[in-house]
Parts: sequence; structure tokens; C-alpha cells
Amino acid sequence: STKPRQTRSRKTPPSVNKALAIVDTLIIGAGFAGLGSAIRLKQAGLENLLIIERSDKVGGTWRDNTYPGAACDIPSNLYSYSFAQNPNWSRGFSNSSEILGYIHYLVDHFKLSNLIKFNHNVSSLSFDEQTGLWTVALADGEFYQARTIISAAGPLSNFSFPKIAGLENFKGKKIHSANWDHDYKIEGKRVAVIGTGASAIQIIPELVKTAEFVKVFQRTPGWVTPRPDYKTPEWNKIIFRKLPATQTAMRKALYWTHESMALAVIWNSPLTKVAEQLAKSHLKRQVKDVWLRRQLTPDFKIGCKRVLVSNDYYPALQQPNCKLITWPIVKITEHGVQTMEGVEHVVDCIVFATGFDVSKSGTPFPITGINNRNLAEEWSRGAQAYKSINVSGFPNLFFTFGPNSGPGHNSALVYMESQIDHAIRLIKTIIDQEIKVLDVKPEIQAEYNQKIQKRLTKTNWNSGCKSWYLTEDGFNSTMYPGFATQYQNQMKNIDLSDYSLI
Ligand code: N01
Repeated sequence: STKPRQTRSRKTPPSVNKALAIVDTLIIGAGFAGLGSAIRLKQAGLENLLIIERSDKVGGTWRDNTYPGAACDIPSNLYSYSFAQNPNWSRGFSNSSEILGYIHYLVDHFKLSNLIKFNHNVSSLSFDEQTGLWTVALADGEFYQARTIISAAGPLSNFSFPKIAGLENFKGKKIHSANWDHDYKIEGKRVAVIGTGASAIQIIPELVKTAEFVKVFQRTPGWVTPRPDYKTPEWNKIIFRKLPATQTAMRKALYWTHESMALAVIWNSPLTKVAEQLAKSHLKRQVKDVWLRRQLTPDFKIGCKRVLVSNDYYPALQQPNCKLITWPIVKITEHGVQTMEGVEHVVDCIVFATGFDVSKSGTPFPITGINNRNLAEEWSRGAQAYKSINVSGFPNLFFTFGPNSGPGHNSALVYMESQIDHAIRLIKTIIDQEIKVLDVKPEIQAEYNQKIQKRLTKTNWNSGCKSWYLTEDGFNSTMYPGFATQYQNQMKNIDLSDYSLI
């Protein structure tokens, strides 16, 4: 049945102490991964499912990141599900509203809306070995129960303001890139942008169009490569519509182009130097001023931080109303940003393109497993899982974008799809074989992680720069050290002897 087995009105007082519903699979998050999981579960005939979403809309990161210029730096034909190709992408690289439109299309086309519970904020997850059920408590005191959980809460779903002295003293407008205030008019304003990462380089070219001036505070310059964007001709869309195989072929070509980039950005190889030369030529072509070019030249290996993709960032920095500031920030004052050489940069608005709090990305709420094990505690010195989706001691629980699943060179959606299909095959086994507890064996998880960590030592991510991929101690529990093809292959192979089954 598509309906949860047991439901009752949300108005019933919590004192009755009954689950709002007991379902086979409960998905946390209605972003790309959560919705994709629901689609694949339905297609596998596992329709007894619910999606819990803390906000009032679907879309996850593409709902939240609506800053001016928000777009994707991976081509749309690859940044979409292979089982739901969109022949109508208007550009090679889509903007965030078109991607959000695609997400809404998924909800409508695969009839997901009646499965989503909005404004449901998960406060904890706990597993009961006796019943083999997870209890999913909500912030309002109600709860659900589920045999299996897919946690698709997103690794970059909680934005963070940096710890800069005096932040609270600023009397002007503070905006974070992931929480843009569209009611605030940038036109004619004096703006500071802190950060020069993937978000900032998309925002700055838009702000310089209307602001009185934009001061860009750069701590570390990133590697910027050209963005081969184009407007899709109508004939191309018609061909994709009439002959879907041509779009599949295009997707394959994009996939293998990105796969080859792994050789340049994941490991230090002769191709790393080639990629750095390409980025340097891009910089030289776009920035004629030698001093500015020097300030924009990175001093770490390409790939160590996320590679930036832009044609309009460098030109924007050279607009008469834009200025790159490389003096370190000392503090935020009432009126602006003070830098080390003693200048106070007075502004009306500070844009924080300073990234996300990833410290709790797998455990944004307490997760209690077998014998009261607490996942946040176990992950406090660095998260680890088996094949990025299962954690020993936390049975029947599946993560999307769990530990060491991040791509540095290919589309996140490719990784996501294989995580989802892997999880669903195990969920099907649990449901069909009436398994109460499917728990990865600790020694299997340990062995897997030893190999992952060993491989990571040889990657550019661990070559000395600081990034959100690493913890303060330099532990990398974020990235997958290999090709997407390797990742997909490991996810395709399921060996039930890796798990304890009860
Ligand atoms: O955040 P970031 P982001 N003082 O953490 C600087 C995804 N994404 O939002 O490099 C001064 O990368 C910091 O400086 P430094 C993508 O996965 C995807 O840009 O640490 N500066 C850096 O410049 C990406 O990796 C798309 O020295 C401070 C910046 O702020 C992830 O989101 C588009 C500071 C933060 O960069 C995050 O990107 C956009 C301080 N105290 C984002 N603290 C796509 O197109 C931080 N900074 C798919």
C-alpha cells in the first residue's frame, strides 16, 4: 500500500505516546537525494514510505541557495538523474532556479507530494533492537517509527557565519550566501564580500552590476578554470526529446570527460601541472595587471580545495567599482570591516560567502544505535562508515553523502544515484526477508576505512591546504579517493556476509 500502515491526526496529544505512523522506510530530507530515494523505492515496489522535511518546501540546497548568480558548476546533463533526463535544459550549465524547476518536475512526475511531511524537524533517531524499529522524534514531541531510514539531510545544509571578532557589532546588513534576503536591495549599496570560494565567485559578478562598490575580502585565492557554458539551441532540445539515446550519449561523454579530470585534481600527476597551467592561462587572459594577477595566483595544488569554474569572476574584480582586498581581516566594526594594515572599510552590507558548518553534517540530531551508542560521539574524531552509507552499531540506517563519498571531479548526482540504489537493494532485502537487524560488521567497516584513509594520504586534498573537506586536525572524512567509476562499482557489489543479520 502507498499509505503508511498506521496514522492518526497530528492534533492528538503526544501523551497518547503512539507513533504518527509506522512505515517501512522513512527518508529524512526532501532535497535531491531524499526525493531520488523515494522515486527509486517506488520503482522497486517499496511504496510504504514517508519523507520528512524540516522546511515548508522541497529542494534542499537548491531551495536555500538563491543568491544572485547561483548556478551549478557541473553541466546539467550530468547534474540530473539518469532515470529522469531533462531534454529541455536551457544552458550547458543551469542556474539554481532551473535546477529547482527540475526538482519540482521530479516531485510532480513521480507523484511524491503526498509522501512528504513538511515543517517536520527531526530532533532524534533511536533504534530499538527488540522491535527492529527506529523511532524518529520530532521537535514538536510527536514521533514516527520506521523499519529502515534513509538520512538524506545534506552535508552542506547548515550555513555558518565565521568566527570573526566584532561580528555582532555591525550595524548594517549581514547576509549569508545560503540565506539570501531578496527584500534587501543591493542597488547603490556599499558592499563587502567575505570569502572567495565557489559561492562567492558566482555572487560577485552579479553584485558589481548594481552596487555602488564591492570590496572582496580574499583570504586564499582559488584555482579558477573556464566555464564552457552555452545556450542550448532549440534543435538540440528537439533531438533530445525525439531521440533520448542522443542525450544519454551526451551524458556519457560528459561523464568520461569529468572522470579524466580525476587524474589532474585528485592525485598529483603530470596532468595536475597541465590543469594548473590551463587555469594560469585563464588568469593571464582575463587579468592583464601583473600585481592583481599575483594576488590571485593560488599557492596550493589544484584540486586541494574545490576547483572554481567561472568566466565572469576575474572580469568582475576588475570593474571600476570592485576592489580585491588581501589584507587579513582583524575585526568587524559597527560600520564595516577592519583589516590588518589599520583601514576600516565602511560598508552598508556584508555578504558572508564563508561556507557551511560541516562538523555535524551526518548527525544534525542525536542518533542512538544498539546499546545506546551515540553516533556523534563515535564520529567526534572523524566520521566513518562502510561504503559511505552504513555505520556499524546503527542498523537499517542508510546515509546519502555520508563519510568519504564526496566527489572532487564529477557530478554529485552520479554518486548519489549509486548510493540510493545500493541502499534500496539492502532495504529490499530487509523487507522481503523480514530481517530485523542488518548491521555492517565492525571489522569490515574498519578494514574499508583503513584502505580509504591510506588512499587519501596520496591525494591532493591532503596535500597541505585548508578546506572544508578536512577537520581541524586534518582528518578527511569527506572525499572519496578514487574515480566515480570505482565508487559505482563498489556500490554495485553487495556481499551480505559483510553484515550481521538477525
Ligand atoms: O564555501 P567555501 P562556499 N575570514 O567553504 C572564506 C558547494 N558549492 O559556499 O579559502 C576570511 O568553499 C574561505 O577562505 P579560505 C561546493 O561543494 C557548489 O563557497 O578558507 N575568509 C573561502 O574563500 C563548495 O565547495 C556550487 O582561506 C573566510 C570562503 O570563505 C561548497 O558548496 C556552488 C573566513 C568559503 O568557501 C562550499 O562553497 C557553490 C574568515 N573567517 C557552492 N571563513 C556548485 O556550483 C571562511 N572564509 C555546484
